[in-house]
Amino acid sequence: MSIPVFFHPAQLEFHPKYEWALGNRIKHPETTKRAESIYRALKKMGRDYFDLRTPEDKYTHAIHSCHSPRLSTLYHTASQVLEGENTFYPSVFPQRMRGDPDPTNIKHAGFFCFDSGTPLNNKTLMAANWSASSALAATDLVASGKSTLAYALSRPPGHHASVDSYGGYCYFNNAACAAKRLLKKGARVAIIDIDFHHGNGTQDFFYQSSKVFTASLHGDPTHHFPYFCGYPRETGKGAGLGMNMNIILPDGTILKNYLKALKGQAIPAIKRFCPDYLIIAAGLDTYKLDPIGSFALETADYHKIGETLGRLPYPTIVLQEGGYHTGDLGANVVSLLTGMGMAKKVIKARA
Ligand code: OKP
Ligand code: ZN
Repeated sequence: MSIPVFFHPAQLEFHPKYEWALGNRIKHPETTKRAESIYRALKKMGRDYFDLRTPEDKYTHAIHSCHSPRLSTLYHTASQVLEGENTFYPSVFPQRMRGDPDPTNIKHAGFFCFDSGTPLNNKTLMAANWSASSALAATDLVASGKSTLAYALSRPPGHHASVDSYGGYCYFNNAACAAKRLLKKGARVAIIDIDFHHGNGTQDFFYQSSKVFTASLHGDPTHHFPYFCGYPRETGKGAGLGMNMNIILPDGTILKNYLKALKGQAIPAIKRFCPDYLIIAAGLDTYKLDPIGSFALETADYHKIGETLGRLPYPTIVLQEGGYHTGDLGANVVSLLTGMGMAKKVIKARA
């Protein structure tokens, strides 16, 4: 046995060039090197560990209908009107004068976009489609019962995108698409987001749902993206009250304290919820050398986190989110996934 991995090479055709960070134009951190680093590291481990596959071309409808239809229309517009290397950054974000957006007009992108780091070009839609397709292929495989664990190298990431909005390098919410696919089968789903940033999009999607429990461990939004949410007081609403958990950890967090929050808060809540499936939104920007995140986890720590989550008795889908130290990202993903795979006995215990 080995861990099934889903990835499509077209995910590499999208090249965001820069982002605006507090007024400065910086090189975009969400590069294709990230995916290449992961893919290379998984491949190097060999067939006993990872079974590299490509998703089928059949998920577009499911992905687009997971969101409001005008979101995919907007990305389609971008693929039609933007030529070559041209990239669109909205210049108007009509927060309090929300009129009637026309998603066939690229100038209206600011209605849907919530930050200055998430550009559109003519390859965005294709790459985001394949990223979410990888997530859905992993989900289908786990739902079929053929594997208790699968991983999607979902790049671009997804956890900041919501039903009708995009941002934080995310266009479609891969975890939400995966969860909705399982909900259709009548399942209860838990999503744990271990990216350094709060998974605001995923939280939004299921904020009022009693069928999806969401938990996110992240850096303090007072000082870190996405700034406006991710606080412990956000616990869900209506039927979803008590079904969302936000855990803030301080800058410099090391494994001991990370595991304390995981084992002391997030995991007990997941167990109480009793899900049929677990989705892990796996960002590795919690790494000590990450250029964006401010935690201090080390490569070997991910193995422990993987074991801890892998010991939970639920069929599990792991989706890639952030992680921007391209040099060590592949090794960190291998560390996490082998920890999980060994705990689930999908791969042999020996790294
Ligand atoms: C996406 B994911 C850094 C600016 C940060 C947005 C961060 C998006 C993170 N200079 N801009 O990894 O959660
Ligand atoms: Zn992140």
